[in-house]
Amino acid sequence: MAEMTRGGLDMTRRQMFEVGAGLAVSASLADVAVAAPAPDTARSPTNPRFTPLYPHESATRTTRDLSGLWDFRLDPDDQGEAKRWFEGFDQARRIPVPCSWNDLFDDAQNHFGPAWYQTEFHAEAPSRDRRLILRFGSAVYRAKVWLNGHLLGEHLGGHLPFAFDASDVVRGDRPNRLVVMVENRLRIDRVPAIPDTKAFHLYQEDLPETSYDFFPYSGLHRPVWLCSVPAIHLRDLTVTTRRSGGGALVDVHVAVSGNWSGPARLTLTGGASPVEVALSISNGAGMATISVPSPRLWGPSDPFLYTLTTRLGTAMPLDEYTMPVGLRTVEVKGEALLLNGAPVHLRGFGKHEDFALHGRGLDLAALVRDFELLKWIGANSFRTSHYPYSEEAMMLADRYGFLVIGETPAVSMTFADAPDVIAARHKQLTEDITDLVSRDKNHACVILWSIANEPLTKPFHSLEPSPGDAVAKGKAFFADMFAHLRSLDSTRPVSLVSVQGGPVEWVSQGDVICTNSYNGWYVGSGRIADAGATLEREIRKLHETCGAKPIIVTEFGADAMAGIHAQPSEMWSEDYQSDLVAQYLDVLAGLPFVIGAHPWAFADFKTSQNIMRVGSLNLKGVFTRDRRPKETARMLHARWGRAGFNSL
Ligand code: GCB
Repeated sequence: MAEMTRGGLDMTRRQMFEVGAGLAVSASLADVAVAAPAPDTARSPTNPRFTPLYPHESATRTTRDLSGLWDFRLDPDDQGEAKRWFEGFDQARRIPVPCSWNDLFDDAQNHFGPAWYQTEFHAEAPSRDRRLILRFGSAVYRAKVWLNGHLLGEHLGGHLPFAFDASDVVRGDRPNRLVVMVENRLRIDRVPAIPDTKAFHLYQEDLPETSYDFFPYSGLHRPVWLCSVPAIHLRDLTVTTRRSGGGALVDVHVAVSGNWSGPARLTLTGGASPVEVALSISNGAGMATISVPSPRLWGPSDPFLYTLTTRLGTAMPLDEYTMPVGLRTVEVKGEALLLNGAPVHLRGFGKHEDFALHGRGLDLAALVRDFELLKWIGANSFRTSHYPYSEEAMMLADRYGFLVIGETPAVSMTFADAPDVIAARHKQLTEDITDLVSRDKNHACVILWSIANEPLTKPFHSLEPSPGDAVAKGKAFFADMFAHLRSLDSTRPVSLVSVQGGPVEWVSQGDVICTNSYNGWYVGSGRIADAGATLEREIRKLHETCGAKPIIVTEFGADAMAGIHAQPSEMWSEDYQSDLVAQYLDVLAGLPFVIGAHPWAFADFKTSQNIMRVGSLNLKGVFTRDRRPKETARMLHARWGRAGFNSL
């Protein structure tokens, strides 16, 4: 492994995580207050599991998007609940929903405590045969929701939807007041967590202090919907596809509210003629298989989507739900990843949901432009680094035919912390995995799950050595997470994204081995000539230790300041970034067990302030933050334009 020199010590990037670096640290750093708060017990008894189905409208369902300008008030002294702001609050300013609050108001940039949102809406008068559901696409990180002063429930964890049944509280005669408290305290027991600066001295300070390399944007990041569904309604659908000879079989599991029993129908359209199958629901559950004799299979070169309609009841449906379905299989066989039985190679990027002013708030224009640029550059894949992306992104990825690695929010999780802290993260990540799989299980685009990105034995940038039992603790933790995910979805491979290949006890639990590698940047800085040889040595070693499994190099690259050029190429120039990425691709293309390469990152993105990030930006994007191509983007466009389906 290449060496890097820091403060007179030679060390690899991995060793930077694992050993004390011996650099001077100011005494005051040890005193930086870390939130070591009372346990994060946000789940209230009123919070049922969310309704996973995306709120598509149908003949029996309506969905009202409550997006718009809402009232907003920061609550730095955490007085809102005591002062009963949930009944309505004054001194508000206006904020767009969805959006992050951080880049809109100067005093909100580094506000990670509670903030309050409120809006009003009119609704139909409640009736016994319909339910009104309030559904939130995502709130980062904890949300508490009141309607007309009544607590509907709470939710912990960002990036995933949650919903509350508001039927008993909604009124039809007057406007309804919806109040939401959102707080994003940066805590050691959350997912993702911050480093424990009481136990560890950090030789790099960040503002805000995070353990990960992106800005912890906060707020109501995705739309809020008011959904009206029949009292007896489709609660969930699980669609999996198999191949049988030249045909395809579509297995559909149906879950219905209220333990309902009765007849139902499935209709698949889009093929030569519609296929209809009857099934019976018993105590809220039913299952049927649709047979498609000459299927048009989904894949990057032909992302064809059929339409599946499910109807409850006979002639006049009690409930009806329509969703797009791609017919495809994915499996790991030996060292190959097979899509529809044929080996596939992933060309693409790690990305972020990040754009000027919106922060991490859903930005449909940025989403469409990103996917157009992915197509232009010749990518067929991306990873939802480092958290689940919006449902709209997943639906669009199905349509564009991208092969998506779906990642949880577990980035930079460390195993040097107290047992109760690790237990809290265990609980949260278990719930996140449950909700992520139930949200995204029906997307053809998701071909691999990533349980975590770069878990560490101890905080990055810390001086003290790792505790001796950290690797064993992480091994047990991830064994639980792999087992949990595999119990929820047996149709997709599962992985964990390691940093520079380690610890092998963690990453080797995956069906696909994913690793991030920064030779020529953090390791062997500027030594571009050595980067390829070092990479080849490391990846071959990883292959030997993890056994005959496919490998994806999920991150590599260099920061490049747009407009800076150098001959010969030097760090921070566009030329250096392009040369380094090309060198990685040349080496990886020669390794038959490497089935994917994702340069980091698609576009520049916002980070905390620190000495590594000019303008609080990570500049490893091959596009700038406003999506202008750097030299690397042109190089990849030319290279990937020539690449076949089965090459890097
Ligand atoms: C990594 C992380 C990613 C960072 C990147 C970098 O390994 O996974 O979140 O942004 O390195 O640029 O340092």
